[in-house]
Amino acid sequence: MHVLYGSRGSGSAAIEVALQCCGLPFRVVRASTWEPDSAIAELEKINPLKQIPTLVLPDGTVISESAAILIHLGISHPGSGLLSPNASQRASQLRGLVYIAANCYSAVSVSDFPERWCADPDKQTNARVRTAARAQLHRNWEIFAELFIPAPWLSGTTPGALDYLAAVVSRWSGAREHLQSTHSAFLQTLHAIEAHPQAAPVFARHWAAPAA
Ligand SMILES: N[C@@H](CCC(=O)N[C@@H](CS)C(=O)NCC(=O)O)C(=O)O
Repeated sequence: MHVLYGSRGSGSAAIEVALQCCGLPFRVVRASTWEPDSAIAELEKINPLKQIPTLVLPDGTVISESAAILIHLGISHPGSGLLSPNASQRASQLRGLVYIAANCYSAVSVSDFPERWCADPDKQTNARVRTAARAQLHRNWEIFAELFIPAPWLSGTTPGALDYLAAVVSRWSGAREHLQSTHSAFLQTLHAIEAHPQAAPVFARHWAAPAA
Protein backbone atom coordinates (compact mmCIF):
# COMPACT_ATOMS: atom_id res chain seq x y z
CA MET A 1 0.00 0.00 0.00
CA HIS A 2 1.17 3.55 -0.75
CA VAL A 3 1.72 5.76 2.31
CA LEU A 4 1.12 9.49 1.89
CA TYR A 5 2.47 11.96 4.43
CA GLY A 6 0.20 14.98 4.39
CA SER A 7 -2.21 17.21 6.22
CA ARG A 8 -5.55 18.90 5.75
CA GLY A 9 -5.41 21.86 3.35
CA SER A 10 -1.90 21.00 2.17
CA GLY A 11 -0.29 19.89 -1.09
CA SER A 12 -1.05 16.27 -0.23
CA ALA A 13 -4.57 16.93 -1.57
CA ALA A 14 -3.28 16.90 -5.16
CA ILE A 15 -1.57 13.55 -4.56
CA GLU A 16 -4.72 12.05 -3.05
CA VAL A 17 -6.66 12.95 -6.20
CA ALA A 18 -3.89 11.45 -8.33
CA LEU A 19 -3.73 8.21 -6.33
CA GLN A 20 -7.47 7.85 -6.79
CA CYS A 21 -7.15 8.46 -10.54
CA CYS A 22 -4.68 5.54 -10.56
CA GLY A 23 -7.01 3.35 -8.50
CA LEU A 24 -4.28 2.86 -5.90
CA PRO A 25 -5.15 2.16 -2.27
CA PHE A 26 -3.23 4.40 0.13
CA ARG A 27 -2.94 5.34 3.78
CA VAL A 28 -2.49 8.95 4.91
CA VAL A 29 -0.12 9.74 7.78
CA ARG A 30 -0.82 13.19 9.20
CA ALA A 31 2.44 15.08 9.41
CA SER A 32 3.40 18.73 9.05
CA THR A 33 5.87 21.18 10.54
CA TRP A 34 2.99 23.30 11.89
CA GLU A 35 1.39 20.39 13.79
CA PRO A 36 3.73 19.35 16.62
CA ASP A 37 1.40 16.47 17.56
CA SER A 38 1.72 14.93 14.08
CA ALA A 39 4.13 12.27 12.77
CA ILE A 40 6.73 14.93 11.96
CA ALA A 41 9.67 12.94 13.40
CA GLU A 42 8.71 9.97 11.22
CA LEU A 43 8.47 12.26 8.18
CA GLU A 44 11.87 13.82 8.90
CA LYS A 45 13.50 10.38 8.79
CA ILE A 46 12.44 9.92 5.17
CA ASN A 47 12.43 13.58 4.05
CA PRO A 48 14.88 15.80 5.95
CA LEU A 49 13.14 18.88 4.53
CA LYS A 50 10.06 17.79 6.53
CA GLN A 51 7.87 18.75 3.59
CA ILE A 52 4.57 17.28 2.53
CA PRO A 53 3.49 15.74 0.28
CA THR A 54 5.89 12.84 0.67
CA LEU A 55 4.87 9.48 -0.75
CA VAL A 56 6.28 6.06 0.13
CA LEU A 57 5.76 3.42 -2.55
CA PRO A 58 4.88 -0.17 -1.63
CA ASP A 59 8.53 -1.16 -2.24
CA GLY A 60 9.72 1.49 0.24
CA THR A 61 10.90 4.06 -2.32
CA VAL A 62 10.40 7.60 -1.03
CA ILE A 63 9.27 10.36 -3.40
CA SER A 64 8.94 13.95 -2.33
CA GLU A 65 8.31 17.01 -4.54
CA SER A 66 4.72 17.22 -5.71
CA ALA A 67 5.58 17.52 -9.40
CA ALA A 68 7.86 14.45 -9.23
CA ILE A 69 5.16 12.44 -7.45
CA LEU A 70 2.51 13.37 -10.01
CA ILE A 71 4.83 12.65 -12.94
CA HIS A 72 5.80 9.30 -11.42
CA LEU A 73 2.15 8.31 -10.97
CA GLY A 74 1.26 9.49 -14.47
CA ILE A 75 4.08 7.49 -16.06
CA SER A 76 3.41 4.36 -14.00
CA HIS A 77 -0.34 4.48 -14.68
CA PRO A 78 -0.86 5.55 -18.29
CA GLY A 79 -4.60 4.85 -18.05
CA SER A 80 -5.03 7.29 -15.15
CA GLY A 81 -5.33 10.37 -17.39
CA LEU A 82 -2.81 12.21 -15.21
CA LEU A 83 -0.47 12.75 -18.18
CA SER A 84 -1.31 12.84 -21.88
CA PRO A 85 -0.22 9.97 -24.17
CA ASN A 86 0.52 12.67 -26.77
CA ALA A 87 4.19 13.73 -26.50
CA SER A 88 3.66 17.43 -27.31
CA GLN A 89 0.71 17.78 -24.97
CA ARG A 90 2.60 15.89 -22.26
CA ALA A 91 5.63 18.17 -22.69
CA SER A 92 3.42 21.16 -22.02
CA GLN A 93 1.91 19.44 -18.97
CA LEU A 94 5.39 18.71 -17.58
CA ARG A 95 6.33 22.35 -18.12
CA GLY A 96 3.24 23.41 -16.19
CA LEU A 97 3.85 21.02 -13.31
CA VAL A 98 7.45 22.13 -12.86
CA TYR A 99 6.42 25.78 -13.35
CA ILE A 100 3.98 25.56 -10.45
CA ALA A 101 6.46 23.77 -8.19
CA ALA A 102 9.36 26.10 -9.01
CA ASN A 103 7.59 29.45 -9.24
CA CYS A 104 4.38 29.24 -7.23
CA TYR A 105 4.81 26.61 -4.49
CA SER A 106 8.25 28.04 -3.67
CA ALA A 107 6.88 31.60 -3.36
CA VAL A 108 4.10 30.32 -1.07
CA SER A 109 6.79 28.81 1.12
CA VAL A 110 8.64 32.16 1.35
CA SER A 111 5.36 33.89 2.21
CA ASP A 112 4.58 31.28 4.89
CA PHE A 113 8.07 31.30 6.43
CA PRO A 114 9.60 34.74 5.70
CA GLU A 115 11.94 34.44 8.70
CA ARG A 116 13.89 31.76 6.81
CA TRP A 117 14.82 34.27 4.12
CA CYS A 118 16.44 37.10 6.04
CA ALA A 119 19.18 37.24 8.64
CA ASP A 120 18.21 38.53 12.10
CA PRO A 121 14.52 38.74 11.17
CA ASP A 122 12.17 41.10 12.96
CA LYS A 123 8.44 41.61 12.51
CA GLN A 124 8.74 44.40 9.95
CA THR A 125 11.32 42.58 7.87
CA ASN A 126 9.18 39.43 7.87
CA ALA A 127 6.18 41.46 6.74
CA ARG A 128 8.20 43.02 3.90
CA VAL A 129 9.52 39.64 2.74
CA ARG A 130 5.99 38.22 2.84
CA THR A 131 4.58 41.14 0.86
CA ALA A 132 7.26 40.77 -1.81
CA ALA A 133 6.82 36.97 -1.99
CA ARG A 134 3.07 37.36 -2.47
CA ALA A 135 3.50 39.96 -5.20
CA GLN A 136 5.93 37.63 -6.98
CA LEU A 137 3.55 34.70 -6.50
CA HIS A 138 0.59 36.61 -7.91
CA ARG A 139 2.64 37.72 -10.92
CA ASN A 140 3.75 34.11 -11.48
CA TRP A 141 0.12 32.95 -11.49
CA GLU A 142 -0.79 35.68 -13.97
CA ILE A 143 1.96 34.43 -16.30
CA PHE A 144 0.77 30.85 -15.82
CA ALA A 145 -2.80 31.86 -16.70
CA GLU A 146 -1.55 33.42 -19.92
CA LEU A 147 0.69 30.46 -20.84
CA PHE A 148 -1.70 27.61 -20.08
CA ILE A 149 -5.00 28.25 -21.80
CA PRO A 150 -7.71 25.78 -20.72
CA ALA A 151 -9.08 23.64 -23.55
CA PRO A 152 -11.33 23.15 -21.65
CA TRP A 153 -9.01 21.82 -18.90
CA LEU A 154 -5.38 22.81 -18.31
CA SER A 155 -4.39 19.27 -19.33
CA GLY A 156 -6.59 19.25 -22.46
CA THR A 157 -9.90 17.47 -22.99
CA THR A 158 -9.92 15.85 -19.55
CA PRO A 159 -8.49 17.09 -16.24
CA GLY A 160 -5.09 15.68 -15.27
CA ALA A 161 -2.14 16.16 -12.93
CA LEU A 162 -1.58 19.77 -14.03
CA ASP A 163 -5.18 20.65 -13.20
CA TYR A 164 -5.05 19.10 -9.75
CA LEU A 165 -1.76 20.75 -8.77
CA ALA A 166 -2.91 24.16 -10.08
CA ALA A 167 -6.20 23.91 -8.16
CA VAL A 168 -4.42 23.04 -4.90
CA VAL A 169 -1.48 25.49 -5.02
CA SER A 170 -3.68 28.40 -6.15
CA ARG A 171 -5.64 28.12 -2.89
CA TRP A 172 -2.85 29.76 -0.89
CA SER A 173 -1.40 33.20 -0.18
CA GLY A 174 -4.19 35.18 -1.81
CA ALA A 175 -3.56 33.80 -5.30
CA ARG A 176 -7.20 33.24 -6.17
CA GLU A 177 -8.31 36.60 -4.78
CA HIS A 178 -5.70 38.17 -7.04
CA LEU A 179 -6.71 36.14 -10.09
CA GLN A 180 -10.31 37.17 -9.52
CA SER A 181 -9.39 40.71 -10.53
CA THR A 182 -6.86 39.92 -13.27
CA HIS A 183 -7.80 36.54 -14.83
CA SER A 184 -11.35 35.71 -13.82
CA ALA A 185 -11.91 33.18 -16.64
CA PHE A 186 -8.86 31.24 -15.47
CA LEU A 187 -10.23 31.34 -11.93
CA GLN A 188 -13.46 29.77 -13.23
CA THR A 189 -11.39 26.88 -14.59
CA LEU A 190 -9.83 26.38 -11.15
CA HIS A 191 -13.33 26.24 -9.66
CA ALA A 192 -14.41 23.73 -12.32
CA ILE A 193 -11.38 21.51 -11.58
CA GLU A 194 -12.18 21.19 -7.92
CA ALA A 195 -15.87 20.61 -8.68
CA HIS A 196 -15.02 17.77 -11.09
CA PRO A 197 -16.23 14.40 -9.69
CA GLN A 198 -12.66 13.08 -9.73
CA ALA A 199 -11.46 15.86 -7.40
CA ALA A 200 -14.50 17.17 -5.53
CA PRO A 201 -14.56 14.67 -2.61
CA VAL A 202 -10.87 15.28 -1.86
CA PHE A 203 -11.24 19.06 -2.01
CA ALA A 204 -14.30 18.86 0.25
CA ARG A 205 -12.30 16.84 2.78
CA HIS A 206 -9.36 19.27 2.74
CA TRP A 207 -11.22 22.57 2.53
CA ALA A 208 -14.61 22.86 4.17
CA ALA A 209 -15.42 26.26 2.65
CA PRO A 210 -15.06 27.09 -1.06
CA ALA A 211 -12.12 29.38 -1.95
CA ALA A 212 -12.53 32.76 -3.64
N1 LIG B 1 8.85 21.64 -3.35
C1 LIG B 1 7.87 20.97 -2.56
C2 LIG B 1 7.28 21.97 -1.57
C3 LIG B 1 6.39 21.28 -0.55
C4 LIG B 1 6.02 22.21 0.60
O1 LIG B 1 6.57 23.30 0.79
N2 LIG B 1 5.05 21.74 1.38
C5 LIG B 1 4.61 22.47 2.54
C6 LIG B 1 3.17 22.14 2.88
S1 LIG B 1 1.98 22.52 1.62
C7 LIG B 1 5.43 22.05 3.74
O2 LIG B 1 5.46 20.88 4.06
N3 LIG B 1 6.07 22.99 4.41
C8 LIG B 1 6.72 22.74 5.65
C9 LIG B 1 7.89 23.63 5.90
O3 LIG B 1 8.47 24.18 4.94
O4 LIG B 1 8.21 23.77 7.08
C10 LIG B 1 6.78 20.38 -3.43
O5 LIG B 1 6.59 20.85 -4.56
O6 LIG B 1 6.13 19.41 -3.03
